[in-house]
Amino acid sequence: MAQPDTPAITAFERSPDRGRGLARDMCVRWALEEVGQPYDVRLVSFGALKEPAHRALNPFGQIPTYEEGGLALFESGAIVLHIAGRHAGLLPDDAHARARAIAWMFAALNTVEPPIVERSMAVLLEREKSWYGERLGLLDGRVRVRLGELASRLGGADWLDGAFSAGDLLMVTVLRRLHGSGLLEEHPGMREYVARGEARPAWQRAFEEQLAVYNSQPPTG
Ligand code: GTB
Repeated sequence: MAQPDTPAITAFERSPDRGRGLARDMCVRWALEEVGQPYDVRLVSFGALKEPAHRALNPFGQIPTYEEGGLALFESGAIVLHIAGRHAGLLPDDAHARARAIAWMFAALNTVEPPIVERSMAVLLEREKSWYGERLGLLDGRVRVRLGELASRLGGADWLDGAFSAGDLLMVTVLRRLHGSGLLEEHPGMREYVARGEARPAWQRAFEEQLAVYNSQPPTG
């Protein structure tokens, strides 16, 4: 039974990622697991996403959303920042270190993710086009630039700036979309960085929870 102070998030009733933890409720689940905050999950169908009731929570008709007390939030980055601001463990106390961790959150979503998403969309939607090979080469090149830059900055460190932070949480989330592309393997340091994130008990709990939702759905025809 839902507790009054327990935050509630939304996730796909039937995720197109086939249980791989790529939909954006994953980073919200992970953040909540890292800080030890229990949460409820409301599963939403594709149809219900576009209904007024859901658009009141997210004007773009998307998951994830986050409700807690009188607060309703959308945008996974804003939700993770809110969670990180309310609980210890995801942002450093020192003001400068905290600002840098937040910069890494923006870097993940604003600088590293766009070429990765563009590549994913091309793989999904343009595979049959005559220009696909050339375009994929171009998009791979853009992703490689960012991976090289991140690998240089990370060097031999475990995390981007000292202790694990919400910046790493979002960066690992974004980089996971490259699984299967072969690009992470070109930078062993980045592959190991992602593996370190995925090895965290909080990530594993979040992954299992969203996988359980996928496995509980009957297969589509
Ligand atoms: N900027 C927003 C945020 O970060 O919260 C973007 C939210 C978003 O893209 N939500 C997607 C959604 O609700 C799901 S996560 N889409 C439904 C719609 O727009 O109608 C994106 C996503 C979807 C599927 C996969 N996959 O299958 O691998 C990966 C990521």
